[in-house]
Amino acid sequence: MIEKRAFYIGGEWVQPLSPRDHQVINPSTEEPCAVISLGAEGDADRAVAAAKAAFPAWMARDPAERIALVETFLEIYTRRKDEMAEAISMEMGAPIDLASSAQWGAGYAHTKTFLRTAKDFQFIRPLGDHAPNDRIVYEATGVCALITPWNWPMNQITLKVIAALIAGCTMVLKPSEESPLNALLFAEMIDEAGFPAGVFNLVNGDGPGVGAALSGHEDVDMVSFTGSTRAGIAISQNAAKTLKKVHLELGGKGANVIFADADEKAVKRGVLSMMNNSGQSCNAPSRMLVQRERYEAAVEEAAAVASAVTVGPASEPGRHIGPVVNASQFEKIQGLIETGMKEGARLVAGGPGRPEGMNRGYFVRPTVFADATNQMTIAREEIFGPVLTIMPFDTEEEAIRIANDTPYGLTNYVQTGDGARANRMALQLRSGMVEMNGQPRGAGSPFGGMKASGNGREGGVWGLEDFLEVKAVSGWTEDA
Ligand code: TXE
Repeated sequence: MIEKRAFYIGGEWVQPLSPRDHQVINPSTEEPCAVISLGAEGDADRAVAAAKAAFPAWMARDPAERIALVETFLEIYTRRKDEMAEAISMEMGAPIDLASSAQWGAGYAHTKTFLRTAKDFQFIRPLGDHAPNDRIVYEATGVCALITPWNWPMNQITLKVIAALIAGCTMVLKPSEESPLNALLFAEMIDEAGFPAGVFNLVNGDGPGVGAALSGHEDVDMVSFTGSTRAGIAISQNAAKTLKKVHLELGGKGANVIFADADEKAVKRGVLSMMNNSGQSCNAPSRMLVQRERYEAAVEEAAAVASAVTVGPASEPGRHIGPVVNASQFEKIQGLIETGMKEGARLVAGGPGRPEGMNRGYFVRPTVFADATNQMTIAREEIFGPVLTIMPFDTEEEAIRIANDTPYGLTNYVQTGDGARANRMALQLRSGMVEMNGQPRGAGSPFGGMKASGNGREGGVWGLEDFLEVKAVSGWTEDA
């Protein structure tokens, strides 16, 4: 059993002020795989004090020096890939091949993209020719609390930490208590890269403890959070007491609008994308809207594709899906599958209970509901499991109305062979991102949502700017 009770504060591994053990459960086996300690307010105070002390020197450094340290970090992150993939796989259940490709790879790609963005970023720039002595200074926001979830842990940690480091912020990371091992490994890599003491700090803990202490702390200037809409609201309320800048990346209930003229792989692509990472992605295309002419064939195909998705332990290589993260998510998903059946949606693949022959582990059957209405619970709530909901539509206007009729606004998807229609849809769908015809968004494209999906954008230049304040200066002396 791994024992990692220490926190990383002020450039050192320190013991919690009042130890409180927490077992990390391997979701494939339901057995404990590690023990960490959950911190308390005093630990958060220590970490914030270290970050506050390190801030003036770090923000004043030449950005090129900050960039050079991130480059060193990336070399270490690349060398220690296997350790990272194993930690992710063991604690949150991503099959090892997914953990070492997309899960580890997201962290690699974001770091690489931020480095490229930073090299071109003008931290001091002119306002314009009409005001030759005005300068706009992009200055680090300050001490940041970074609170992350467990579903794509390295994706979320690098989107926040690397951007904050390059911007010149100092920080306290509180990773999810469900997946602390990869974050502890990340802290080891930061330490090995040689960042100055106090620039990056890590305190483990739960939401009501360390999470609340950080988001309400008077010496924290900004909170960047990814997680549930429920916690996002609690954090915003807490942060409002000291008027912090708050960045929120919350849940989603994306529509995948498939027109009759969509390419022949559109349905299969949509189902597999929903099942990826066992459905635990905020941008999952969880509502499939299919135009009437193609509806019955699409339902049949979706059921066949989902039924062919295999489920298995995270430690085994292969392209199967793993378990969901923990018992409470498992129960939540099971409850929503039961609700879907009770509310009258047609179950065409999967269903309640574990897959046949599996008695342990939080494994969920890849499930598809057809003939749903957009008012049903399974079409409104983020299920966060391998469960797809399909419903028909007739016209473009109806598709837009259904897609937009949700509290969320993160990602929508469109599949059509008609380019003009695709573009019209992209402009009318109320979401931070629209992906069309299976084309993934490019590196450095901003990630984030509208409505109950949050605010702000992560990744690329927008993600860097999120950690910067804009300072207007007049009377600047040229060549001084
Ligand atoms: O999330 P929580 P949970 C959604 C998804 C999932 C649901 C619940 O629908 O089924 O949320 O998952 C910290 N103050 N997403 O319970 O509780 C917590 O310690 C400060 C979508 O795991 O939001 C952890 O670090 N912090 C999502 C982080 O918030 C608080 C990813 C996430 O935990 C806090 C995960 C508080 N009051 C879940 N309460 C996405 N957007 O990708 C909790 N935390």
